[in-house]
Amino acid sequence: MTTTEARAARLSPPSASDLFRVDDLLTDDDRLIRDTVRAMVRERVLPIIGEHFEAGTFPAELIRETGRLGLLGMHLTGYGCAGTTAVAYGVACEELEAGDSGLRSFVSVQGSLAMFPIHAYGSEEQKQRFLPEMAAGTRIGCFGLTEPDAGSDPGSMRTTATRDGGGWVLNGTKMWITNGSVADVAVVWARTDEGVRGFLVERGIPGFTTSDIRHKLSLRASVTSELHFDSVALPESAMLPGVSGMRGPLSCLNEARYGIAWGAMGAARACFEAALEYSKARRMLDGPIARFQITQAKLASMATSLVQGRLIAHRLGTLKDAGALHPVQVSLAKRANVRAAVEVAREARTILGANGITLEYPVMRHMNNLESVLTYEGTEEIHTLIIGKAITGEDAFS
Ligand code: TGC
Ligand code: FAD
Repeated sequence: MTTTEARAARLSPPSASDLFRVDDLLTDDDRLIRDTVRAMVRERVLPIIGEHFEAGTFPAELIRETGRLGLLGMHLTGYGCAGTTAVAYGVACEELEAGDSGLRSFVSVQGSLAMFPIHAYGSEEQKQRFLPEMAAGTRIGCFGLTEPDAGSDPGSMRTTATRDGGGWVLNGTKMWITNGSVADVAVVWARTDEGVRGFLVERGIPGFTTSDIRHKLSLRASVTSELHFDSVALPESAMLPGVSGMRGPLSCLNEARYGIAWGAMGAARACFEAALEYSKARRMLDGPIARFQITQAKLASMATSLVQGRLIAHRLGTLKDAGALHPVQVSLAKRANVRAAVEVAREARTILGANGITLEYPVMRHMNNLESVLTYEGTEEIHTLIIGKAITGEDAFS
């Protein structure tokens, strides 16, 4: 045995949910953010999230808390934003989604889908007006792209903005909008004579109404709404001046999909840890069910998925921090990690037996949430086609 091998043999075993010591790739700052968000989730989220999921409500008291911790728009710079690395933002998403996908969704939508377009494409006045309060959590945003008949193909949207004197008139409906009815400002994408443009539509403006989507079996601890625009008169200053065309909304999706690639691993980890703990405690035939080979095979597969997914997420983050991220890499990571998380959650559920179907344990809550995560921000099929196009050069969307 060489000296190096002997030293390796004496090393303490890696933790079950990080068998490849992926956390060793994190910087001290990343670890501080990880530990801070993890503690917040343990103390403030886990004790209440099951009740909120059951009631179909979002824990609004966490909004200011996420703002206080600097998690809203945290990877943006200036205007009250924390200006962290992309990896640090990913680490926060992982910890938030270990609590609940609804909480990570809130933070994704606020930072990546509402603040990002204002930061990237807004006028200086729009940035000053909205971003500091959004970073603090005192103003909430939402992102209106999807419509009843335009989901996977947002380019076929029907919402229009037509020029009227010095301003615009907005008409149409947006559907499945996270934070829709609680938002102070909606970033709304609409067809115009100049191509698709983004508009900042503030709550209370005449003609703008919202209605919540009820009876969801997934993402229950999250507000999902329809937005209705009936001849809403907007000033010229409501339009985002810095972008036109589908590149505008689609570039925002890169940001949110990035966070999901990390977040899904948080949900997967929570399911794995719940299943592992349960397998050691649950006794059958005079011993823990952890001693059965089939249980161990399930746990080994889950632990492997966590390693693979977290390595993908970390590499994605280092590419983003290096300014070298391509959208196809985001698609690959979102698709791979959400699919892996869905499978981990489902496998974990089986280890918990009948207890697995209750809210006493987090697994089925995560499992149901992940069905939304698989669909939003580009369905699994759409990401398959994005990857397919990148590697073959053939467009198979239609
Ligand atoms: P097409 O409509 O032809 O647009 C082409 C223009 O857009 C550019 N583009 C991108 N730019 C930046 N990043 C990307 N990922 C981009 N993808 C496309 C493209 O270069 C072109 O620009 P230009 O300047 O040449 O005009 O689109 P396409 O044929 O390229 O793409 C089709 C498709 C299907 C991939 C796209 O429509 C798509 O991604 N569909 C999925 C829709 C989706 O993901 N919706 C998500 C809505 S938001 C949401 O779900 C929030 S959930 C939040 C939560 O709660 O966490
Ligand atoms: P469809 O596009 O109708 O797809 C149905 C099925 O057909 C899917 O399996 C899909 O993959 C498949 N399909 C569609 N087109 C193709 C194709 N070309 N080739 C092969 N298969 C295809 N949107 C927002 O704008 N803002 C939000 O904040 C937001 N939040 C959401 C929150 C939740 C909880 C959910 C569930 C959705 C949210 N969405 C939001 C909407 C989400 O982005 C869309 O649901 C998603 O893009 C899919 O659109 P769709 O539901 O209309 O499905």
